[in-house]
Amino acid sequence: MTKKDGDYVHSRVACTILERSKMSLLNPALIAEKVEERTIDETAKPMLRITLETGIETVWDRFEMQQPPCSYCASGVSCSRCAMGPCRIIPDHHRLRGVCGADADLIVARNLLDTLATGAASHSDHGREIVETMYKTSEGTAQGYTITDPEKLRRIALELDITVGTRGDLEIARDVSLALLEEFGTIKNSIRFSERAPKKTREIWESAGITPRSVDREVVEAMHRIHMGVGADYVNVLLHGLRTALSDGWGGSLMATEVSDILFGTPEINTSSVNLGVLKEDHVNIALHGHNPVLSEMIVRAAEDAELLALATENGAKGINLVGLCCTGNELLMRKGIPQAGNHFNQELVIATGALDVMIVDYQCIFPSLPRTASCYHTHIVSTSPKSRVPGSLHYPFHPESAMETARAIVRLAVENYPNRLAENVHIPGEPIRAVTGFSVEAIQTALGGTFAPLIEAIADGKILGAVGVVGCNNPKVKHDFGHVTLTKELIKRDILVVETGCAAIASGKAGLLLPGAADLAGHGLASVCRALNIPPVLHMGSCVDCSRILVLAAALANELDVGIDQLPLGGAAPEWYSQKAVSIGSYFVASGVYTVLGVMPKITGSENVTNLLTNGLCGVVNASFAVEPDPLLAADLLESHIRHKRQNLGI
Ligand code: BF8
Repeated sequence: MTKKDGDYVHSRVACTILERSKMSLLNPALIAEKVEERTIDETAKPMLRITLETGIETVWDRFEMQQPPCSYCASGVSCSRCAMGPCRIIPDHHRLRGVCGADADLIVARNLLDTLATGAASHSDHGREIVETMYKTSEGTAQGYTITDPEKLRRIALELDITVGTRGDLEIARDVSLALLEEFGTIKNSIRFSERAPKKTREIWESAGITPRSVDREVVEAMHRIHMGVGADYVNVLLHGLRTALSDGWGGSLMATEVSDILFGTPEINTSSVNLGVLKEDHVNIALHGHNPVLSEMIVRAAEDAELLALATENGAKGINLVGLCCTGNELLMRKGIPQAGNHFNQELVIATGALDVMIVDYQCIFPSLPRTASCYHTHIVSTSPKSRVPGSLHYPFHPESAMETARAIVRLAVENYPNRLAENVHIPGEPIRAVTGFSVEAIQTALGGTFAPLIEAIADGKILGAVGVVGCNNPKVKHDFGHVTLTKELIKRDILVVETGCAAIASGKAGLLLPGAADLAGHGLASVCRALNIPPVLHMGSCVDCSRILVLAAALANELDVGIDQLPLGGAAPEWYSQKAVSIGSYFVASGVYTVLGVMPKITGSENVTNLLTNGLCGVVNASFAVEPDPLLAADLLESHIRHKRQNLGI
């Protein structure tokens, strides 16, 4: 490790070549079989083949190396929470309780709350950084940021009882920032944005005792409750999980979404392109990977810098090509139409194109092994967050106060790295697919002619049966993108409108489902609505924090009808989820009244009581529950039958 410019820069780590995979080079048939087993993404396939042929390690290899998993961990009954353990529940060996006396129900519930709180904290900490950036912008100490949507700023100011009048943007932004920062630790005992939920939904929260009080408070209390000797009742522990998730969905995530819109613009419908084919052989390629637009938006501006563009030309490139990955990619795709290279499982494969000069990461969903992959090529991984140091990466600490300067330095690094590319390593697979994105709630309302009435009418007259939010990640337990794409196609075929975020939305983009032409795959009723409005049957609503947009849309529809969200013909699905954040999202969907089907079993099967509570018992608390169904066609059956049941109850 060397010290440079006041910060530590790690030296490059070794490229990881797997002997096992090298051996498979001898067997092209086995490689072809593995590729087909692993992904349905056509541009991922050639890259995957290269990694298998050369032995470059990927997430799928590591997953295979981890098999078989520990069955106690997989069913949630192992506990390493304190130093009296670790413990496991093994009924056949009369190990029915851990050293502290916790039984399987409690151990499973505590582990789940731990997972959920981690996810809620991650979204909310991201949200806080954006609000802090707006505060610094208002104080004039953030470099390069501005208020891009003053109309939304004023709308939110009024919602927070902040005087608007003739005051300037920055003055209002300062008060809005301070009011929102207070939401993280407020003593007011309720999160302001949660008041957007319909009255009937809030009454359900009140009677269940799960009204979210503040973001930090719920997460801290979750940590307290799972300490040995605090929460001993699994139901009570899990109910706090719902409250913590609500503080994310209606608090931290919603603040991230709303303030990102104020700073960078509320997304409007736009067209861009998706898949690994968005890389350009004759351009400097920079991938933006991670989550927070505070970083990526500045890189976009730096990449337009005339001096850096001239340097790129001097170095033999025709320009600077920015591409997105994962959720920061979704933020840029939604607002700026920046092409999206792929989702979670494309992050290693984009390096294997040999054409990536720099990958910039901030935090969340970034494989710690990326510098190892990059070391097999000329690619630099640049880490930027003090919270997320990655050994083997170059670290350029990113702070709002010096944002432009740092962004320019990183873009310069990429431009200077372009001549180091080895032509024989460059394989850019296929052509990008066009995708229509930018469906913020505001953009949907505008597309509908300024009111949600046409959507409600289409649902009431049965052209659209209902809507499902398909969200979440990739997980090696599911063939890459297969769960998302199969479920989404099946839902639209059944006249169910699909709204998507995160890696699910990117999967649909790669499969061509984010185009108005995809209406050809939809049922007759949904297709007619899409054609009339010239929109796709699958609406890309943004990044994972933008699952909060789905809540706001659901609330708007419920408020129009004066019902609770639980009464609407809606569903949620996370066919390939992996992350703690997805646990929080699924839980705030359910807590808000949205039946949610998971494609991957959570680590709860060691407790029949917890499994029953989550898949059934919660109906008696929040009028919604989880289901687990790995087969996407059967998941579509569950969602359709739920939607039909809700329609019947509404008398439509
Ligand atoms: O927040 S969908 S793999 S990238 S966790 Fe991660 Fe999952 Fe993708 Fe975005 Ni969300």
